[in-house]
Formats: sequence, structure tokens, C-alpha cells
Amino acid sequence: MNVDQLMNELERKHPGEKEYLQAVREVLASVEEVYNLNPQFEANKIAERIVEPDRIYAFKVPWVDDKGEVQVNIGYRVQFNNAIGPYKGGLRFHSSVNQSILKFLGFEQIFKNALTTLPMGGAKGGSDFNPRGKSDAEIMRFCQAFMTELWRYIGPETDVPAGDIGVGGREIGYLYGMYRKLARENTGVLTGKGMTYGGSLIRPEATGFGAIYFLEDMLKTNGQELKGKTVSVSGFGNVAWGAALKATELGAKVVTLSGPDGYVYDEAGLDAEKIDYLLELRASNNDIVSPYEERFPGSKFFAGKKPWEVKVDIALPCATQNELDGEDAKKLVENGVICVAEVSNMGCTPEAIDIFLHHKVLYGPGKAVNAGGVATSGLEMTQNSMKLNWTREEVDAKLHQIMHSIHQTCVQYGTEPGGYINYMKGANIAGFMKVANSMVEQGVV
Ligand code: 2IT
Repeated sequence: MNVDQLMNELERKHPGEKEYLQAVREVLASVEEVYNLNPQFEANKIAERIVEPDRIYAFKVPWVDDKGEVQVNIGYRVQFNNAIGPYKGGLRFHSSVNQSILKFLGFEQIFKNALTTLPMGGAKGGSDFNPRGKSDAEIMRFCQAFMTELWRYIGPETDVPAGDIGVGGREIGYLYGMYRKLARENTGVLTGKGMTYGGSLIRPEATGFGAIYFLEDMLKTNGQELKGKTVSVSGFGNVAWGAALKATELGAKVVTLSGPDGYVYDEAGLDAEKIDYLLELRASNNDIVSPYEERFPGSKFFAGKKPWEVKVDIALPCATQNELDGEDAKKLVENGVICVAEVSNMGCTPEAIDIFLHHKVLYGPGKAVNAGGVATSGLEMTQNSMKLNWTREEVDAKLHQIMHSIHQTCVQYGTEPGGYINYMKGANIAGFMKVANSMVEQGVV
């Protein structure tokens, strides 16, 4: 494989799909060396096959808003790769959603899911529907309209969607209700379900908790500990909430949160009440973090700014792709950051990652750090298949063990001759090898 040649070809076929091309280039560059040491990969054209999704469904979602006006959105499901298990990955509802973003997310999901050790393929879906300011009734009608089309393409052994940005417990409930009605079955086709209809304990917390378990291992392996460290978090959604909750519980001080409107700096650090407030803030559906300042005196809101200018030991991007760029990375390094762990998918730009690797900052890529979310979705699928429920402790212990195993795998594949652990390389190689070998063994399909 020649990465530049392959990328030129892909850019020609998919012009303008910048997030997708960015994600593909990173993975191919990481695996190029080991790929070329394994002639069976080239013989089976694994690179050319793995970068194209198996199929993409795109469909119209018409619905009626509270004023009686007809609205039209686009819905998608990108079924990327099911070599190691049923397609699996979240649904994103956000105004920015397009095919490039869902293809990047679906592509990343292949390797993330492989790292979890569970049998899950990669997929992603969603819509350009913007939940901001929508009423509960509008959210329900949209979810129902979306599922009226999607239900034909998914199934408990075919493709199992879940949540992502803009899709939480409420949306999963409305989606599941419509699926169950249309398919006339109760097989747990979505994950992230409520506890009354087949959900798993710990799933809401899992992405954030898993990320902090992974972070603990990163720090420990490098002679550090989380206790007493200052941490900047971006975002204020489900992922930021889970990460802030676990980091605080383990004795770290979380000093920032952010939204599309700017960031808040809270020198005293978050506590249980402030973390609970995040749920309230999210439920208000306004997608702004600024009300935090008024609610908690002593904190300060910085309009239009990103939290990466604050001096911290650890930075945790928890919002969205490319939210931390080269300039932000420089500031963090100047301020002495020791670890940056992406809890969002592809939270750092390639320029930012280069800076971290160059300065030997511990950098954890999203596909390893945030894999606890989908791993716990996998545990939800297992419980649904067995038709029983595990306790909180059982699920948490399994999540913890999976995160340890992912960390161990990254160390195994990513340790450089000087001892520095390149987690990006480790995660990409380990995830890729598993799926690529599985594709070789199953022939050209
Ligand atoms: O990015 C992700 O891994 C998710 N949004 C969760 C996917 C899942 O199927 O639980």
C-alpha cells in the first residue's frame, strides 16, 4: 500500500468529504508499515476495501412541527464494515450532520469496536435535524418519522444503533417505541435503552467512566496518578458529565466546561451539585453553557472561547470532532499539560496530534479512550440476548476490565523504541489487524 496514492484516489472519488478523508489518512498512515509486512493484505486489497462503507442509506424525514408547519430533514445510516459482528454505532442528530461526518464516524467505529474485544462491526447514522429549542412533542414526532424509514435496515443481529450527540435516553425511547411497533418484536435492537425496557445499568455513564479508567492506566503506566490533578473538560453533554463525575470521584479537579457559546472556568472545581446541574442544563435544550456562571458564583464565562487556554495537567476534549487544533495544542504544551485524552471522536486535528507526539505528551485517541460507551452497548446486547440483567457492579467491573485490555493492547502495539507510548499508532494497528485478518479469512465479499 502507498498511502498518498490511495488518498489521491479517494479524494478524487469523494471530493470535499474532509472529515472522512482525515480519519482514513490517519489510520492508513499508522498501519502502512505493518500492512506492507503482511502480503496477504495487499493480495486481498484490504486497504481499498476497508475504506469504503458496505452501503449508505440516505432518506427523507418529513415531519410536522408544533406550529403545524411541515419540516424536511435527511436521515442516514452508514453500514461500514461487519466482518467481526453486526453493524454497531450511534445516531447523531445535529445541524452539522452530513455524509462526510457520518462516514468518518462509521470508519472510526470499525476499529474502536474491534478494540473492545466484543463482536461488533462499525456503523453510524443520524440526521441534520437540530434538536436545539425543539419541544418534547417535536422530538418525538421526528424520532418516529426517522424510524419509519430506518427500521427496515436494522435488526438485533444485523445493525444495532445507539445514541451520539443529540440522541440520549429520551430519543432512544421514542425511536425504540416506533421500531417495536413496526417490527412487532422486542429484541433490543437499539442500545442506550431505558431500564424499564431492556437497558443496561452504567450505559449512561459508560463513555465518561471508561475514558477515566483508560486515563488512569495511561497515567499509572507513566508514573503519574489522577488524584490532585487539574483537568479541563469541553462540552457539557452526556460524555462530559460521565467524565467529570468519575474524575471528580477519583480526586481530580475539573475546572472547565464548554458549549457552542464559550467556556466556563470554575477555579474551585466541580462537585456533585455542579455535575448534577449539567443534566438540568442539557434538559433545557438550549445548547448553551453560559447560565452556569450565574448559577455558581465564583465561576466565570468566556464567550466565544475554547477551554484549552486554561493551564491544566490534563485536557479532556468531550464535545465534538476537531475541537482542539494546532494553536490550542501549542497553548496546552506551553502550559505544561501532561496528558490529552480524546473522549470525543477525533477531537484533535492532525496538527494538534503532531504537536502532542512531538512533545511526548501522553495522547490518547478517541477510538481507544471513548470505547467504553460502545463496549457497554455490547454488554447491553449480551444481556438482551440472555434475557437477564446484570447489576451495576457487574457491568462496571466488565467495563473496567475492557478498558484495561484496550490500554494493554495500545501499549503492546504502540510502544516506541525509546519507551514513549504512541497510543494513536497502537490503537490503529491493533484495531486494524483484527478486522483485516478477519476479512482475509472470510474471502472477498
Ligand atoms: O461514538 C460512539 O462510540 C457512540 N456514540 C456509541 C455507539 C454505541 O453503539 O453505543
